[in-house]
Amino acid sequence: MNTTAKLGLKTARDEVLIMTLQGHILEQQARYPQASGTFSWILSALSISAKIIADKVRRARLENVLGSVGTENVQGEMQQKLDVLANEVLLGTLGGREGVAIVASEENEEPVILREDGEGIPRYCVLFDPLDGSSNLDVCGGVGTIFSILAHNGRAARAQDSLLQPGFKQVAAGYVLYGSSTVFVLTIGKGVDMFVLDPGIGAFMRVERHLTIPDGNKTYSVNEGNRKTFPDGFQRYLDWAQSNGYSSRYAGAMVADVHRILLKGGVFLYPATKKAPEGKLRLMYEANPMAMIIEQAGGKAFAAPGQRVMDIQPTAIHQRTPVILGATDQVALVLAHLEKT
Ligand code: P6P
Repeated sequence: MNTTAKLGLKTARDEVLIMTLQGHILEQQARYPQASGTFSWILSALSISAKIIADKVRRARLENVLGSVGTENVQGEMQQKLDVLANEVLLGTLGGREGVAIVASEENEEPVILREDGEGIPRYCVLFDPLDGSSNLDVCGGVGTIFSILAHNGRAARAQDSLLQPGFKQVAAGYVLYGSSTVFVLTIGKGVDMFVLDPGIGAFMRVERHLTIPDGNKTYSVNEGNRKTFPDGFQRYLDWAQSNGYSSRYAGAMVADVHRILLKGGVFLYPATKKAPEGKLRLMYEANPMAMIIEQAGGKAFAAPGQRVMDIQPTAIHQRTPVILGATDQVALVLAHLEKT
């Protein structure tokens, strides 16, 4: 079977089509004749970063880079060696891109200001969690990179204030899942597209376009170890779900759980808990990018009833938020139980 048939890629005219992530980026850029290419260069930096990180993740035990470095990050979480490596890879690739004004990382307390505005070059802010769920590494569980891209506001009083934009201002968002295969999921605001790394040729191959989350999947994803400290409405929802034939799936890495929901449906929950009264997940580089992906795929993403994640006006780079996201039908069922008095 030849490559194109194997990939099973079809155009609307039922032609077989091979499209790489790089080709997809250029194809999207071609829709904007006035585009300078700086945005495309940022996406290509994320693509090469994903390939480098994937290689390091898959060789981690062989090269003895598993385990922690013995220091904590700004979140107070033990840094894994690969957290630091992945962060350095992203800083190194994005730092060389003319269009990047500022980068902000879960691993860095302060944003890195690379370039001031000017010379008419459109510039962007890139925020990322370099290796989400890295505690899964030692046990070969799914881990991922999450990224969010905002247009740089050169008129902000302080450069870093340009980062404090609500999620609906994102110009692109996505993630890389280092799982049984390496998957790159991307939205630039016109639907969600999915790419899989072909290690044989070192390219991300487009395998899905305009993904939509299926309704009807009776699956919830939550760390039930925290259940006793969830707000009452979540207790009511879990009691209802467990009495109505729901399954539970939880990977302990947001990228892995959200990717399952993107493809199969269901709902992901990280409520406020006694240990994390504001929620655990970070708004700017976990909740917002995942919310953009989920909404672009026809789903919903809320922090609480009536509080859409992407409407939250951030006040701090590393602020946290509760998260309820997934298929529209399943999110609605959770919200209905939260709103009951
Ligand atoms: P818990 C990983 O540390 C992470 O930030 C997300 O990827 C994941 O969804 C969540 O925290 C897991 O947290 O408390 O269930 O281990």
